[in-house]
Amino acid sequence: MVQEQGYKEFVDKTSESASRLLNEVRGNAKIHVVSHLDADGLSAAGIICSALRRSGARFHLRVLRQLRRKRVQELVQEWGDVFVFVDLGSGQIADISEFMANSKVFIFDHHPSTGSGSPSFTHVNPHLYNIDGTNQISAAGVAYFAARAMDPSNIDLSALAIVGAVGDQQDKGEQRSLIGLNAEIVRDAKKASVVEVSKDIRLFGRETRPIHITLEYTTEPYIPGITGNGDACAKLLLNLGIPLKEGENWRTISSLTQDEKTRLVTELVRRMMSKGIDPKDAESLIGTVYTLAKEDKGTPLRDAREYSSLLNACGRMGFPGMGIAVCMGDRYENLRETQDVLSQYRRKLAEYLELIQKPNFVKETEHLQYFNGENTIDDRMIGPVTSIAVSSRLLKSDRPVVALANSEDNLTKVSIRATDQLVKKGIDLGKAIQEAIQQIEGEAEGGGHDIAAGAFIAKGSEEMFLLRLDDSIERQLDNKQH
Ligand SMILES: [Mn+2]
Repeated sequence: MVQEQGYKEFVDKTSESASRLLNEVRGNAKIHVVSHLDADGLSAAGIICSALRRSGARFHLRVLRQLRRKRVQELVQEWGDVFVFVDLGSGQIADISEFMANSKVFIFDHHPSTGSGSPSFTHVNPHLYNIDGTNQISAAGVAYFAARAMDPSNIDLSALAIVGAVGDQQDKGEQRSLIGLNAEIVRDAKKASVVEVSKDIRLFGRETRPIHITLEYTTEPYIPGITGNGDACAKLLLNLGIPLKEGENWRTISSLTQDEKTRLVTELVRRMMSKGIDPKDAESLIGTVYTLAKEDKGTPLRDAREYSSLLNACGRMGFPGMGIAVCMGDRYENLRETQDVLSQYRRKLAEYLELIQKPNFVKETEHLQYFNGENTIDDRMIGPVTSIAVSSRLLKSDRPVVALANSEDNLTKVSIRATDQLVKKGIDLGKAIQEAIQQIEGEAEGGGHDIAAGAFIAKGSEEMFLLRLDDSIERQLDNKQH
């Protein structure tokens, strides 16, 4: 009941934001969209930019790794006075209030916020209505509700909202389904016939790649002995009596018969469990598949997870504009190029995952394990590397993983990940990271969710940061016990 009340208030707020935004469009304001570089950020930007273009707006887009204090200041100096922040902004509400008091500010975000900000802002965030923004709606979803309120014909953009939600790993319901407000978006998507929902093997490339290649490149989940090992993949399929080709053509996972699928999944689950992977994670091979029905078969845009990986790769490899172009309907030049970017991204990811498994690369404190990729690991990829390392048990799962890497402006990027079990024990990484950065010298900004958080800290403060973070985690574990 309480939740439904929250839903109504939230949806009302998205309608209010839509009419305010349309007012700016009618006033012919130049609107500056600022987004985060991951799949959810790019999907959210794609949704807002599509809705703006359809309404005849003048707009401009900027994609950032993080909205740091300095960037907020620069944005006000460099660009006009109407800003739309997507997938960022809520965590930086204090900075935005300080520097943008005279600007028109729209925020469509789902990260925990420290407040609603200046009353003149249009701040749309599920957390402000007691709706869980970690699992129930992504920034793309928030942007979608606003877009739908701008014009009901924007209902087709629900497909992109699903791409954003799976990109942020919000598929936490039964058999990897979307829940909460995301489930309402799925209903819209079905109604508009832009998405079909089914249960199937979830492996990446299910629509596009030869089966053995799909297996070789699988990192989510990571399959011991299979991921990164082409020969073993071909041999496995041979042993299971699954032909790689049909006539001249390579077969894809989506073309397997039910019987072949069962044999393949049984064997993969067996291998994963024999390496100590949680049965629940192993079974995640099968799950809810969201197919974008209007996209051509055999393209990565057919599968919502594959689409989100494509966007994520574009953002993290330095080509966010390419990803946005695809979100906004480009199916020619940009789509082809994004596929090259994705292969490069996946090769790099595989390299990094090898690297962190080298002996002594990962070190430990009392409550943490950590590694510093310095200049060897691209700081934009440290988040995904850490997420995969944790979810596929490449590292120990008894304590959070802290990953560091050199970033721009003489800063170190920090990414921390925990598991559901650690969160249940009382760990809240977002809070811990905020405590830690308050206690170190020099520039430091960060925050995030209980299970995943990040920060930028001044170079040279890494050791102190790790000490403080370790203290915070210790306090969280103690508090829970007493
Ligand atoms: Mn997000």
